[in-house]
Parts: sequence; C-alpha cells; structure tokens
Amino acid sequence: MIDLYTENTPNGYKISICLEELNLPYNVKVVDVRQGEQFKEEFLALNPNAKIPVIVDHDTGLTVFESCAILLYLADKTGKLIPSSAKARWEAIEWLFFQAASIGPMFGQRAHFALFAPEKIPYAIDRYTKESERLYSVLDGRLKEREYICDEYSIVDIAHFGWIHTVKRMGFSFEQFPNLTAWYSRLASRPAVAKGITIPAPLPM
Ligand SMILES: N[C@@H](CCC(=O)N[C@@H](CS)C(=O)NCC(=O)O)C(=O)O
Repeated sequence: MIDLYTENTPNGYKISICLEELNLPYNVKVVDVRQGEQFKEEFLALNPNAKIPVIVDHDTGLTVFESCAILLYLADKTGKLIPSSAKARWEAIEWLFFQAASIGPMFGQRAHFALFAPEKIPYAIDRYTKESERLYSVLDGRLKEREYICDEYSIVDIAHFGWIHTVKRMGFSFEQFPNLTAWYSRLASRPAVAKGITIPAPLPM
C-alpha cells in the first residue's frame, strides 16, 4: 500500500491522477501547505525540501519526493505509462525534465507575481508571463499532429496536466494555442484525470 502526502495543488494532482490511472490502492495524507504543515519535523523527515507530494511505498519500503521522480517510480513499478524502448523512454524523460525544470517553476512564478504577491511588480509579471507563453508555444508545437506529448499517453502528459489545469483555473488562458487546448480537453475527459483533480479536494476558488 502507498501513502500519498499531498494537497490540492498542481504537483499534488500529478500523483493522484497517476495512482488513479494505474488503479493502485493508496492512502491520502493531507499536508496543509497553506498552514505550514510541510515544515513539521515528521514531514521534513520524508522530504527535507518541505514540499508535497511525497509517497511512502510500504511494499518496497521506499520513500520518494519530487513529483516527476514519483511519476517515474510509479511507471517503473507497474511497467505502465512510460514507453519501454530506450529511445522512447529517454524522449519521455526529456519531456518530464522539461516539465519539472521549466513549466512548473515558470508557471509558479507567474501565478505568484500576478496573483499572490502583495506588491504588483510589472517587470516580474511581464517576465514570467512572457516565458510561460513561450512555453505554451513549445508544447503547442510538440502537440501538432499528435494526441499526446510522447507517442502514447504517459506520465509526461500527467506531469503537464497538473500545471496546465491549475493555471487555466487561475484564469491564464491558452485558447490561442489550438493543439494544447485540444490536448487539455482530451486529458480532462479521462475518468482517472477527472477523479485525480478532486484528491484531496478540487482547487480552492
Ligand atoms: N519540484 C517540486 C515542487 C513541489 C512544490 O512546489 N510543491 C508545493 C505545492 S504544489 C508545496 O509543497 N509548497 C509548499 C511550500 O512551498 O512551502 C515537485 O515537483 O514535487
């Protein structure tokens, strides 16, 4: 059985979606990151970086933090949602790192400066908005004439969906990118995705 330490956030949703897709049994342990529970000693023992998500897999005794590492762990555990040939696997890992290193941090900074920062700093808002839109266009280009980011539906789509869903709900539109918009609808219509974005709760309004 897997324990999933999570919250209703883009990185948390990646893992609930993946566990739902894989039909793996799991216990949800909510970490209220808005109230600072990630800084408690017992949570820091699981992830010294004080961020959700984290899984503890009691079948293997392993604890894994960093959402894309968890996705890779779950894909390898089950042999599903990641291609098996070396070429296709490395292509998937490449796009997984693209999500972790570019989409997540840039979208996160855009949301912070545009919506949450107490002081509105035009330079910061403009910088992260432009970079996020450039990243939309990278994804839109990749999705031209393909249904999924890799050849088949995989953890790479799940990794991106957590963030694309969240920024859409925050009001950052991407309708001007038709391939990305079609991909978003394709994923949103999957039952496991629809369920995953309600665990532990839908996004706060
Ligand atoms: N690179 C990390 C980012 C994790 C992350 O930023 N988690 C957020 C929620 S989406 C969090 O725990 N924030 C609490 C904090 O920053 O104190 C991952 O992909 O797992």
